[in-house]
Amino acid sequence: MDFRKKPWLMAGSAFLLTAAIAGCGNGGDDAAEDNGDAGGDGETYEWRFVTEENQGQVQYEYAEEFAERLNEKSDGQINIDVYEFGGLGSEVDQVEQLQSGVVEFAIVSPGFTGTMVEEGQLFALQFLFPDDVAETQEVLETSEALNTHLAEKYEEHNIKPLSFWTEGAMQWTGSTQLRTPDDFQGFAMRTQESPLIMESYRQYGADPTAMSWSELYTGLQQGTVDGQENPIFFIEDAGFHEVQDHMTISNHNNYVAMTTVNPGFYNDLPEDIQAMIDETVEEMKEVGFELQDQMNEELLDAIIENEDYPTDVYELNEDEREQFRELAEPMRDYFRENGGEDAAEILDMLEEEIEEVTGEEA
Ligand code: 6CS
Repeated sequence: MDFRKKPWLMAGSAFLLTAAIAGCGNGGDDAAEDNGDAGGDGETYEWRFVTEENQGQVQYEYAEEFAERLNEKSDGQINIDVYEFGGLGSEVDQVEQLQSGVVEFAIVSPGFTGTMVEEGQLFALQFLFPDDVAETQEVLETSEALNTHLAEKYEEHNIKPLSFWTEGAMQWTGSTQLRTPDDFQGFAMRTQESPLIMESYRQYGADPTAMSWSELYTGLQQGTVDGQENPIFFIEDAGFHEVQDHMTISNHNNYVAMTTVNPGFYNDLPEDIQAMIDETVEEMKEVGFELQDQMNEELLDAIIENEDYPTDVYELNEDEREQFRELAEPMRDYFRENGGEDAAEILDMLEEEIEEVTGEEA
């Protein structure tokens, strides 16, 4: 990757480093003073943290910062190796590695666990979360439906979500312009594995295909698929705009990621080490938000200004969004009926929580 093109890796690292130093005054020093060392018995910890993204992309930068903070807090006793996407297999392989304890930490997109934790498919419901990304982040941080009830569903499958956070609003790219539901008729849409994501696009008239993002650039280039959805930073950094002629600012959903840990591993840790992890997860909420915010904003300009790979960027107006919203709305009942035994209860509660944050009907 070209670091000259990615200023937040310079400016951002200064921000992150300052914040890391400020943050470590609490957990790190006190824990060391109380116990003589982190963990209380001089033990050192070597852990693995796998992400679904590469260096310079939000998940990877998040995980690196997470690792650095824990290393500082523990006075060097906690060392975490962060893995880029691909080295340990597909997104689904990575989830299995977390479940079996081959890796201790993982960032998981719920879209890749849809056939296993059915209730987690609620993140596929378009036009559910607030349009405002900061409000979505507030919902993700405060929601009992997500942080208690949905988290329990993941724990039943040996995945402990420590945090739900946004990587930004999602947009569509296409080989043709996507402006109305008519434009989706017969459109070969790449999606993640979740049956609900695929059903949502069938509702628009599209023909969805599940695919790992490792195959997506070639898939778009060769026309195996016509388009895809992702936050802007990811579209630019993965180069999808190079092999697509159109991008639609649709803001039809938010990309939600989960910071997860293997529950058996976490539960066996000494309490002071668990507290350091929890504190770091808490700090990372703001850091993750800033990372995605800056990257999404700056890389939109990069796509617009790119003369080598010109992209027609079109922003849906409210009437156009309304047509998609109307088609997406019935998917909520579809989810209530097909999204697992607790789907209806979790979604009802989440809708109320969203209304509390936005002051509007969800
Ligand atoms: O589209 C995907 O599958 C990928 N998108 C993002 C923003 N992160 C990782 C994920 O696998």
